[in-house]
Amino acid sequence: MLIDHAKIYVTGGKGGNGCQSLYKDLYHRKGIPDGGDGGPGGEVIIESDSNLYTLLDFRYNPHYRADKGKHGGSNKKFGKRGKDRLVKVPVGTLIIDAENGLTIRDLAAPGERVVAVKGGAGGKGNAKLRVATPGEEGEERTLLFELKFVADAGIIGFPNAGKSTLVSRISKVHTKIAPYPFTTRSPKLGVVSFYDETFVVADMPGLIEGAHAGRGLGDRFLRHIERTSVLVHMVDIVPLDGSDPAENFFKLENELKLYRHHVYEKPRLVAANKMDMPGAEESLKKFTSEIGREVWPISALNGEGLPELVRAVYRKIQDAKKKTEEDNG
Ligand SMILES: Nc1nc2c(ncn2[C@@H]2O[C@H](COP(=O)(O)OP(=O)(O)OP(=O)(O)O)[C@@H](O)[C@H]2O)c(=O)[nH]1
Ligand SMILES: [Mg+2]
Repeated sequence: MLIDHAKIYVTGGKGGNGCQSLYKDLYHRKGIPDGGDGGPGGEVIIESDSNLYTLLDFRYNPHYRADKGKHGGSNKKFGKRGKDRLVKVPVGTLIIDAENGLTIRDLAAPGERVVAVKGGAGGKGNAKLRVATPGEEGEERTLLFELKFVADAGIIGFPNAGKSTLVSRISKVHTKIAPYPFTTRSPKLGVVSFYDETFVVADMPGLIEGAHAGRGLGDRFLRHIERTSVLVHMVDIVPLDGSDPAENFFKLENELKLYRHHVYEKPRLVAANKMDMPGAEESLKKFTSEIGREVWPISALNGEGLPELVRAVYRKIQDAKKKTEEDNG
């Protein structure tokens, strides 16, 4: 199973300086020390959020720093505490100390929080000590975030394409198969054996035009494919409604693009299903030339082409794994 990684650097806010101040008036000409303490720096807090699905953003923004505490003022005025910095991560993210490799916390449920670093203490004002002291630096830490993918491969396609039939054929999972759209309401995972290896496929609910904007089962389902490493785009090569397979293919690809660019960029295979149906061969030829990429012809029903597809999916997953490892250094 693939794992998403990110390395991030967190720094607590610096404490505010203590104030050096003397109050003088007619009666106190030497002055009375009245400098207040500086405020402590803010903390960096990590929180799990059920609206997030990848660690991708952390690749581009790896530095997080909490605000400084305010300096103390004269008349024993305390500096304000620095504001905390909240870093949101997907539910299921492991927070690891990069220095010793120990897990600090597994943010398994939504809304869980962990303080990653504390802010520096505020300095003392000269109302307390003879000489005011500066604020301390905030804590610094390097963290690793780890997030397991929900599946290695996600099977996507229009409703009724035969996704559930495929998944129940190549794995031991049996999800409901029916000749009407939206039979599958949520992703179902199945384990596929390939020689001595296994990988996990996710049977996804059918996708329709406008899904990126919430139509059908919409973006609720699209989110799940963010956490799969490769996609199998499955088309019905002889759709009952007489629609054009190539047109359907481009419509769905466009939904992925409209949804999020990194989903669209995911490596994928194209499978043409229902090759056992009359007219499938001609339709496949037309489809392949129109989309201009390699197509795996299969029949999820009678098993034709499935060993070849499974092998190709396995290879794609291996390639994706290598690439993630390279990306993570
Ligand atoms: N002839 C033929 N029918 C198939 C094949 N694969 C699936 N079907 C039929 O197509 C219909 C839909 O199959 P499902 O596997 O439920 O399709 P799905 O893509 O999971 O559908 P949703 O979950 O609604 O998106 C069922 O009646 C299947 O029996 C195939 O290879 N050949
Ligand atoms: Mg289904």
